[in-house]
Amino acid sequence: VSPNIGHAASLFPQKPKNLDPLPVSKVLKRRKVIPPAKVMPPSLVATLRKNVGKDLSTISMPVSANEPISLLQRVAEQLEYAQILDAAVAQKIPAQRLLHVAAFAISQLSSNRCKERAIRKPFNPMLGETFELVRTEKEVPGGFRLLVEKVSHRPVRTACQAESANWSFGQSSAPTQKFWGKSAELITEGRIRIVLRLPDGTEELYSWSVATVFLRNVVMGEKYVEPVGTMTVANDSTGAKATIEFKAKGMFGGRSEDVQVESYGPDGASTGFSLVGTWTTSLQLLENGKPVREIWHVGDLVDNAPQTYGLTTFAASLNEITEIEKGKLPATDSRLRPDQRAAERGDLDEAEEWKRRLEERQRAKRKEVEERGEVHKPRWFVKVDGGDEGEEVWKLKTGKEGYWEERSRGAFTGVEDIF
Ligand code: PIF
Repeated sequence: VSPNIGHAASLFPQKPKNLDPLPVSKVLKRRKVIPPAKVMPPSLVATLRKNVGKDLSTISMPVSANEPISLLQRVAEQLEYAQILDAAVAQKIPAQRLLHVAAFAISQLSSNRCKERAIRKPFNPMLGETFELVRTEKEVPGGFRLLVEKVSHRPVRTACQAESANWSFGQSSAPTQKFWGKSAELITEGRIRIVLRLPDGTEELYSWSVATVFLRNVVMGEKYVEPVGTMTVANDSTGAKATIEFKAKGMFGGRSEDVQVESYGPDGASTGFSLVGTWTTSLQLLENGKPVREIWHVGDLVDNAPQTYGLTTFAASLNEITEIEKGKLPATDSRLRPDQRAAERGDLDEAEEWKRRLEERQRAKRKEVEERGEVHKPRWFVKVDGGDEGEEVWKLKTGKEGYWEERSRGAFTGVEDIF
């Protein structure tokens, strides 16, 4: 069996030597709330009109355009349903493992289900900004740890690696937008790669490209986002595949939520197993068209979601400094970013002033680096050869200078002062 060309094993995250700081024996109580938004975001059309022909990512937007979450935390939100990966590892039937991975891929889009999420954007992280997340075994079987770093400013690119005893997750992603009159296309460049570590000691590699989502009604009417087209989850170890189709509604049908997933073995023949459901609520596993069981169900939104940016309770917990992070974070962690903090409290003027200052410092630093003829070197990730397709892939550094290694020694080195 030939694995997919271009999805070489070397592009997948490596198995870590240990999972420090896991296991965490404490029972954590995370917050599930966030202060309500104080102002409405500026109109996107007005912003577009004012900046005709410009690349929006190069203009500074007011803080009121942001939700109090950074793009790094948005990347971390993709792991809200990491337990599906743990469930995947426990499946004996290969097609069922594949469909669990497909369900995980779909669950990643569900944070977009609340329409309020479509009217703001995340904070654009500073270059070198990081975000760590440690989920304990009380929260997810076995727990997991995750690190994201902004590795490039123009174009914006983040590198992420997460791992548990059962699996690893890697993605180097770059978001871009295209405007098409009434809608905008939000494209996420950067394949997701998963390694499952099976009970028999073997590893299975899976990868897919994140579906494109459309923001509808940019000009007028209720804004919402919906994934479109298809997404193919590949088992790169065997050549098996799951095809995920986001069903379009008719001309006046409103948001489409239905998903249909088919699975094919290494020989390309249908396995008889499939998934049906929606990307907003739940997914059922079917065998020969008959329901077997539910394998994903969506979690909660913050109470009063329309007033609180449409956030999930998972997202609302991400800015909190819990016992796990207290005294452990590097100075670059998003939780310590002053403008985002002020915005979360509702102190918009203070947030605006901080944002302006941070951006100016960042410009000054960039100029210095350029004048020295250097380029920014990310602290925790290294670029690997992207293979035939020339993909830009970053992997977490390992060894003494690795993030988790330095974190457990209690001393981060080479961390820049960016806030
Ligand atoms: C600033 O970011 P903003 C600008 O990049 C500015 O150019 C830069 O100055 P410099 C500042 O340092 C930045 O802080 C603009 C841009 C940022 C993102 C990426 O926060 C995430 O002021 C976008 O914002 C994800 O925003 C969108 O890019 C997913 O934050 C929904 O690109 C945009 C706006 C995109 C709006 C899309 C709306 C939905 C279609 O001088 O250093 O360059």
